[in-house]
Amino acid sequence: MIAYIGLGSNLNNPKKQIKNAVLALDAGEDLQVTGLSSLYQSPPLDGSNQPDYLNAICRINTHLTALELLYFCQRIEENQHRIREKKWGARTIDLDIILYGAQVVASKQLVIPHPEMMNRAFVLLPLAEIEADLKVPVLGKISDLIDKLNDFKLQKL
Ligand code: A4P
Ligand code: MG
Repeated sequence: MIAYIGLGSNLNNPKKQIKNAVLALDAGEDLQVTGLSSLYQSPPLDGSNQPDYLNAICRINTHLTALELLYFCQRIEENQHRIREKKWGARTIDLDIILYGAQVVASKQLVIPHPEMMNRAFVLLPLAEIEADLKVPVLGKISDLIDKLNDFKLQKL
């Protein structure tokens, strides 16, 4: 199955957090990382006084189910948080499943396509960078979704 994971970080060397998470995703037998976007910088969504985020999207190939993939991502988050938690008391990496093949999931634990993806330039632009002709289940063509975005502040690094 081909899936797309969104990575985000705004604490404790975000560039390194994202790099480490990609390495951790690719480390086991269950999953291969087959594509990675550039890094994109943007202010926090809630406009609060936090550092800017760095975001990226990676494409993976996996035989894990969507739920197994979620647990795997959460384990990576925990590993990278633990180090940080003592020092900073905040989370430094966020792994969201954006798409899992053409599958549509709506459970308590998991919603795919990611319910906020169409509103987030930091998801859509890196996704289009690695998959320009993507058709998103339910939502339609990625290029159309990008056209519909409201004003956004996003800088490709
Ligand atoms: N969950 C449901 N669907 C999914 C999915 N498709 N992928 C559930 C991953 N998780 C999914 O997530 C909370 C619960 O969502 C999980 O237990 C899972 O069962 P979390 O990552 O533990 O908590 P969170 O990150 O605080 O919440 P959430 O909703 O992921 O936050 P967001 O919406 O990702 O917002 N601004 C910029 N510029 N860039 C960012 O990346 N990110 C956030 C976090 C805010 N502002 C941002 C950015
Ligand atoms: Mg999350």
